Amino acid sequence: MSEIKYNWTKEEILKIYNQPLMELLYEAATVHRESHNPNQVQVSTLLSIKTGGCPEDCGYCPQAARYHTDLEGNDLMGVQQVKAQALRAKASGSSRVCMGAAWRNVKDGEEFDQVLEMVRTINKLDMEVCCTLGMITENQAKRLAEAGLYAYNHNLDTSEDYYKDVISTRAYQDRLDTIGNVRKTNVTVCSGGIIGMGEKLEDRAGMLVALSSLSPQPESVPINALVAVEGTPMEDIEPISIWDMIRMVATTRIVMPHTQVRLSAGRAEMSREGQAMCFFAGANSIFAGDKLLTTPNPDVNEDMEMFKILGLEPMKPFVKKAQPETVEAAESLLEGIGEKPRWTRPEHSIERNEEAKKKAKIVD
Ligand code: SAM
Ligand code: DTB
Ligand code: SF4
Repeated sequence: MSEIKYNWTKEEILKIYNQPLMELLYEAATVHRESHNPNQVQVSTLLSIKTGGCPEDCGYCPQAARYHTDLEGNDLMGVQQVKAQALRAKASGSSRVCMGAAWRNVKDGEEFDQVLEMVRTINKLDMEVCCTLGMITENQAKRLAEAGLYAYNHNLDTSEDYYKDVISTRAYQDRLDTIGNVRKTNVTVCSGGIIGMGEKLEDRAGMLVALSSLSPQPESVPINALVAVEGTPMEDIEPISIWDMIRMVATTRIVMPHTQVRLSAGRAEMSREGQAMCFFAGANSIFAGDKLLTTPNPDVNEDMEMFKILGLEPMKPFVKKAQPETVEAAESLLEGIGEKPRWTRPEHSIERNEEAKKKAKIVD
């Protein structure tokens, strides 16, 4: 059984990443089999419960209000609508629903109460519930845990160095603080990043250093390939090659042996053969459903056909960790404390993001 190592260096990770592909695949597949069933893949369905109009300037994101992306925004969805979508996801083989909101951070109040009710409702359908709502405080993490949340997604996105070229409206440390707040509860941590944003290999390794040094390491790590959306500052970035994705997945598997590695955004552009190599290299989770949050994803039926060809089966819920109990709103001892979080606003501004803002004729 591979020991978990928390002090990987960038150099060690780059050596793994850059070794001859057959060696890398063999090593990753070996590590994978020690802790996971190689024929089982966890399937999550994304649900954008609040789309667009986000005040942040994440350079990759079609949901940032400041870029001109032709995106139709929506207010927060209703609980019954979410329940109906979750039932559909369950019927199509998903074990987890991941609800995303285009928020900088969670604010206590009616909308958060509504999200807590969504969490309770989905947990009662015996599905794993994940949320990705931006930054959260310790009290908010506790309230989500009490409602029955299984996982919280908050990505580091890239290395600390490159981060400053991608986002200026919040700092790397804010992300680590949110992950730390989740860790104070029994909610599992889902944190990963994006490749193909113009970063160097050192940045990919740097992100893996940061993720693997978290103790415990995140229970799941999504690896996204940039979906370059027109109107964002990254619209013209050339797509990465499948070999980069395979190497990144394999390296993630080796440095975080117990983690579920999720093949995330970018799958719509990958061939079945490419995805099969990612599964061989240790990916054991995907996002299913024809939409990610706002961009296309492969059709569920096509994914199930791929699973059949590869002899893969969707993992049942709560295999890795028991189902959390749900405390009803009326019985909760916790309440919103309207805490004013001390999230930072870094001073740097990013030229590329500013230009996209000007192009969208947005002035603040
Ligand atoms: N607003 C919340 C936040 O930023 O934490 C939650 C939603 S946000 C869209 C979740 C993650 O989706 C981001 O951290 C990023 O890793 C990923 N993402 C967003 N746009 C993407 C894109 N165009 N390509 C690949 N991944 C993307
Ligand atoms: C993650 O790492 N990837 C998902 C999920 N966590 C929330 C989101 C991908 C979004 C891709 C762009 C979009 O569809 O808007
Ligand atoms: Fe907003 Fe999240 Fe998109 Fe950043 S990634 S702009 S915080 S929705």
